[in-house]
This record gives sequence, structure tokens and C-alpha cells, in this order.
Amino acid sequence: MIRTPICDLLGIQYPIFQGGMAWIADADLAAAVSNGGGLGIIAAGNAPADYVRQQVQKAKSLTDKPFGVNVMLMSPSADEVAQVLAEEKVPVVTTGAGNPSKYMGIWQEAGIKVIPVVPSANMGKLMERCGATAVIAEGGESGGHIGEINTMPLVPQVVDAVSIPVLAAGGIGDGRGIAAAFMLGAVGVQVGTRFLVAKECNVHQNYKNKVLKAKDTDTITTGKRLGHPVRSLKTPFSRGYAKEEYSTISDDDLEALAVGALRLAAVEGDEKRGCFLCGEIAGMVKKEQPAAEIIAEMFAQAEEVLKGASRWLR
Ligand code: TUI
Repeated sequence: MIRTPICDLLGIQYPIFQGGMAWIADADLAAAVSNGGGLGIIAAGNAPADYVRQQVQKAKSLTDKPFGVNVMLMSPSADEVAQVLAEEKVPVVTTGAGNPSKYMGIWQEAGIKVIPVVPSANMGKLMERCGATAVIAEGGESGGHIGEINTMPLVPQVVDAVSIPVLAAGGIGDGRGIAAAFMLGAVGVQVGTRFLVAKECNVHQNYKNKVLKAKDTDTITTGKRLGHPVRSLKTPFSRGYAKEEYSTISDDDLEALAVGALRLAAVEGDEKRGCFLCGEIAGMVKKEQPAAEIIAEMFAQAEEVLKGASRWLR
């Protein structure tokens, strides 16, 4: 069985976090992942603080295992959400799309373990100095908002830069990816895209079907011009946005094009106007299955891979 220091630190069975996917990762998915032995994570995304509190309370009713909440730091509700998480004393907070240092004090006072996503070694160092319990080094292969460096070079450079545990994210879709993350010095992984098709994931069925049908070359990154690159499936929306990005359109009009597109994909399943965030491992996602089964299958494969890894040695 694979156990690493992050398992003891957080009280989880398998060293795997489910990515906090905005508009998608709710209490049902988070509780299923936590009950399956990983760390389930509720995504706050752009949601108001009341919604986040309600989801946290629901997760507490669905699992007695630790779970986390992801704070999307560009959200207009980030301040209120941060306060609610301190009041609710959630076990773990992860953060994305920014620098969470202004909230570290209130979270630490509440006994919360803070695990920020970092896109660079420097950001990892900064988070360690602010008191982070661990960091998630997320490479550009992942879905959603991405940094500039990919997982293979990012993880070892973050590992070398900090003394706290590092989890690897971006491009991890099966047990081979988990084994590779360990080789890079990570103590665990965060996986988003594979959990999109978990039975307990309440995303629209059209979204699941699109991920199940997608192949390796079916994602695209857009949003670089406005400084917020995002990886999503190639769809009429993302292709149209990509075209406009290099047209004479104003920044304001470009930004307006994307408003509401995540909700249209996740909630309405709108295949024309929705933005279907998805990582590069899309082609490795083969079937809908319970979250617990996804976790068990990934770690069984990782163990096999790690046992066989020495076969190339002479
Ligand atoms: O946050 C994510 N992925 C996301 S957030 C999201 S919602 C969204 N909606 C509209 C526009 C943009 C996003 C969808 N997907 N992943 C974690 C992540 N964090 N990736 C990269 C970063 C990051 C980037 C810069 C973390 C810190 C950072 O620091 C910059 C600074 O402030 O110094």
C-alpha cells in the first residue's frame, strides 16, 4: 500500500486530492472522494459565501473524513468565503489563481491547514514562509486557469525550493502519472479531470460525455492576452474566443465574451456557448465510475508501475 507523509499529516488513506473545479466540485463529489480515502475538495469558485457555508455543512453531514475547500482568489467573494471557512473550521483550504497570504492569519488561528496551488518555485518559497502546510505544484497540462510551467519541470524545482511537502498536479490521469509524481519528489497528487466523470460528480451529463469522447489533442488554451490563460476543450466557444483574442476586439469586449461560460458548460451542458474546462489527460478518461473506484484503480496501477520500474536497471 502506498502511504506518504501527507496521509498522516491530513489523516487520509491515499495521497490524492480531488481538484477544486469551479461550478462542479460540490459537497457530493468532495464527500465521495473523502469517503473513498482521498481528500475531497469543494470548489468555492465565484460562488457567494452563503453557498460555500451550505456546501461545507452538507459535506460534514456526508462524511466524517477530512475534506477541503478551494478558494479561487480572483473571486469577488473571496474575502467573505475566507471568513466563512475560518468560522466553519474546515480541515483543509487550498487556494488557486493568486496569492493567499492575506488570509493565512485567520485560517491558521482557526487551525486550518492551508495548501496553496503554486505555479513556480518562487511562489512555493513565499507560501512556505507564510506558513503553508504543503503546496500543490500545478503544471500547465491541467484544466482551467494555468501557469506557464509544465508539471515535469515544475514539480522537481518546487521540491528543491521548499522544505514542506509538495503535491503534483497537471497531467495526472492514471497510476502511471501518480508513480511519475513520486519520482519527481512529490508526496502526493491532485487530480481534477479524471473526477469529472465520477458517478457522484453532479456536472451536466453533456460535460461528462464530451470529456469521455475527447482525445489527447482536444484541449486548447485561451486567455493569455488578458493574463489569465485557461485550458478547456475545443468547442465552438473556445475556438471563437481564440480567434477573437488576436483580433482588434477591445480587452473589455474580449472579457465579456467569457462571462457565464463556465456555468453554461457545467450546469446547462451548453455545447455551443459553454466553456468546458479540461486537462490534457482527457484522452485517458474512459468511463464513468464511482470516485472510490477511481482512487483504488489509480493506486493499484501506481503500485504495479512502481514495482516494475526497476526492470530497466542493469
Ligand atoms: O485556480 C486554478 N484553476 C482554475 S480557477 C478557475 S475559475 C476562473 N474563472 C475565470 C477565470 C479564471 C479562472 C478555473 N480553473 N488552478 C490553480 C492555479 N493557481 N493555477 C495557477 C495558479 C496560480 C497562478 C498565479 C497561483 C498563484 C499565482 O500567483 C500569482 C500571484 O498573485 O503572485
